[in-house]
Amino acid sequence: MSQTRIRELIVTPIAFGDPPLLNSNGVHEPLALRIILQLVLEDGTVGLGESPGGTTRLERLQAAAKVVVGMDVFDTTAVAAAIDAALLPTVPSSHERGWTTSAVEVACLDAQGKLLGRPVSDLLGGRVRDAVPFAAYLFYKWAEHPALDGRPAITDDWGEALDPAGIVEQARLMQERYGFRSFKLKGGVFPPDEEIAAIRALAEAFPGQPLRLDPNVAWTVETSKYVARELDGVLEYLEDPTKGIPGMAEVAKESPLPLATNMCVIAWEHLKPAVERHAIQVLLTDHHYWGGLRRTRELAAVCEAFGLALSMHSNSHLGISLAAMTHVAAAIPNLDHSCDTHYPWNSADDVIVPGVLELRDGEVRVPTGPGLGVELDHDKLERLHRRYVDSGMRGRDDTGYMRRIQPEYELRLPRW
Ligand code: GKR
Ligand code: MG
Repeated sequence: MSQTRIRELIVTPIAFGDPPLLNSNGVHEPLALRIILQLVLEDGTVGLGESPGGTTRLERLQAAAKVVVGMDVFDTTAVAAAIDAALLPTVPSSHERGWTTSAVEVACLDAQGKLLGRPVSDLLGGRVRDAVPFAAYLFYKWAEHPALDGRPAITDDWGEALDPAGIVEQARLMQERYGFRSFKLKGGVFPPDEEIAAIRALAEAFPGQPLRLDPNVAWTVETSKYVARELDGVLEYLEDPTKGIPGMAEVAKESPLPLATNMCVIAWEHLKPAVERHAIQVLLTDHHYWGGLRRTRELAAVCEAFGLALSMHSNSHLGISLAAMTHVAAAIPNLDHSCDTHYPWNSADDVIVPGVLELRDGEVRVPTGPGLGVELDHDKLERLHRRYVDSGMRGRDDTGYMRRIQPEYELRLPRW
């Protein structure tokens, strides 16, 4: 048994390129942060994990690395409990601790799969689909990161998208490059009527293809009701139009559209009040904060019990996360909507060896190799780690970056 014991957890912060994507908080910075985990077993097997970045998450993962040494990689319950106990004195929120345990659980499952020669989806009960559908994640965006403090402008091959025509063009590119068959627009950037016009333009350009809009709580309850009425019959769901379970419940009373969230139901204790108040009809799950892949599958069963539909949330991420999302989505029978992914925006800087994960026809085929089925590119990891060190960036700050470019920018939520 000793070969299944954890010898070391290597925690590597990295920085990778990100285009100037706009949202209700400002704009994405030229770099995004993630943390890559390598869980090394006594026999040399390595399990991979990926977590959102930033100093806080890094320090917590480093604390986790100290307590998991010597534990059995198959004992994920004990591994999570040990990490939880280590973090408890300084991190009172179980949701917050969940980010750390989740990332380590994925690395444990990858290692388990490698030991057994079975894909992670098998460890989650087996896949119910061979390919997982993803939606094109559309963003209003600038043509480039403007030149700043001596750094030249950074361009990309997506171009500008600041009006309905720009959004439709971006959607066409997404479809051409990846074959997406459903679309999500990140809203909360322009006055609601402009975003309604963009959605209508998408509906005209892509008839019959599911559409969703997510302004990340940029609207009041009244504005949310207005948008829901205007887009009745056009959207499959409206995501986080307004803040909190009480606000969403107010909107839901009159909304002809289902409401979805990845903001007001993000922990187990939020489920009861959300269900009691009929605040949401669709839950966007995310294994990075729901406690890992097994807990995500359990969450899917809870959603089924309460008649909530299921979709999946994404943040800027790389291939280890995409592999984990794909395995768990493959093992969830009641996945009702295509999953979100930022991958097209960031995949050029991935840390995994290309070839296994491919977005084609709007889907990712579930890797069938052992574990997550993806392999780390160590040179790339080293380069992206260097970039992290050299950048001095230690957290995400969409608002601060926006203010450096447009000093008059004010963060207001709700804004409309
Ligand atoms: O990348 O700007 C972004 C998104 O707004 C992201 O931060 C959100 O977490 O994609 C997310 C969402 O659906 O709310
Ligand atoms: Mg969202």
